[in-house]
Amino acid sequence: MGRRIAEVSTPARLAGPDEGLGRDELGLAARNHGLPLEALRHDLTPPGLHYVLTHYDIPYVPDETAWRLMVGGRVHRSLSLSPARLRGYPAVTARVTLECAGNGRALLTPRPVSQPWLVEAAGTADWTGVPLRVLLDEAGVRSDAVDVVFTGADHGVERGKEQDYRRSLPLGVATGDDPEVLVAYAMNGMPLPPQHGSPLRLVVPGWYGMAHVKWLREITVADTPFTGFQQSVAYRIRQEPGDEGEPVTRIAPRALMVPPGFPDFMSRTRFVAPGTVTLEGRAWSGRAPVTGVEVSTDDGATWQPAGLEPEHGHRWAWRRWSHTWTAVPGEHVLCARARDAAGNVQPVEQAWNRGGFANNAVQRVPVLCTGSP
Ligand SMILES: Nc1nc2c(c(=O)[nH]1)N[C@H]1C(S)=C(S)[C@@H](COP(=O)(O)O)O[C@H]1N2
Ligand SMILES: [Mo]
Repeated sequence: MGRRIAEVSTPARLAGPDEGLGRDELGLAARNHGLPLEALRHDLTPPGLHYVLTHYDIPYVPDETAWRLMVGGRVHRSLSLSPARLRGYPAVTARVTLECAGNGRALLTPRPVSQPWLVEAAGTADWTGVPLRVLLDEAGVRSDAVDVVFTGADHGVERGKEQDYRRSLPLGVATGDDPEVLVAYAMNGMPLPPQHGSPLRLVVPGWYGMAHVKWLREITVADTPFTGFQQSVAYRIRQEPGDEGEPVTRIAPRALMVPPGFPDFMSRTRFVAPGTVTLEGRAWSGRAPVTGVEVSTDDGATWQPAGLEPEHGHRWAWRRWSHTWTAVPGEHVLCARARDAAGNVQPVEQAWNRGGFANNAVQRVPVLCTGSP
């Protein structure tokens, strides 16, 4: 409180040849954005600060009363459900931390060409809707069903092929109760905003973002495994282009830190004053509950256990952690890493894959401690 940095001097800096000049005719940078890391202080990510990722344009839905969610395929009774009708079912709300499977991609070498996230593709919201299994029960899934396919209303081209955004879940996941998959119509108690899938989206707690199909218009029960682009080509962990690869599914553990101190707008240096600094952040895993967070203030050479908030009853939401650090003048690299009950722990060195998916290398936060206490 009231502490000041005695002297701040950072070199003037000119943009490099590839900085700030990128052409963006598709508007990707305007549409997709990350979580400002200071927003990790909130249990629930404030409106507008939750990350957004959409492959194509955000659909325009001027009149949601005309929207129908079709449930069909290998079912006994096809359903056609309006958002109003869905709001008539008993509502379930789940607090869920969502993370893009490509989070951390921009830190990989060589860098896979796709949305260049550093670590900021995450956010936590309360999602309200109807359990998917309630709708599938009502439709009556036929005995030969194996997969459930979800189609969004958005549309674009990927690798030269025009397509809708479409993903599937194995029947057991779609009808399971751990996690309970939701067809959601509200985010934080409000109707879904356009960028988060208005009027309806899928929420698959614990799974990476690509599974949570937005602008959901069709649910198709299938008797063969779905092999569409977003399932069999994209979102697979592979080393070589021709590999079949492993599908991307549940979220690997990650801890993120609120960068302490304050930034220099031009040089991007972050300053902290000497003395006591509270390091804090959030940790989550979609694979098993988080069991511990450790902090390093020497770029991963040594680690100390951080305090972790007790379980709060929201199994699929991040938990707060904190740690007290005594900063001394000099340069420091701060890190945090999470582990979960299944024994998964964040690596310091990330194993590379072509898409840069499901990577959860520890975050590094360089700070410069300067001035006197
Ligand atoms: N229809 C549709 N759903 C989609 C996407 C999309 O492009 N189209 N992107 C997916 C991806 S890759 C992510 S990470 C999440 C992001 O959800 P959010 O924007 O609500 O944070 O939405 C998923 N659902
Ligand atoms: Mo994503």
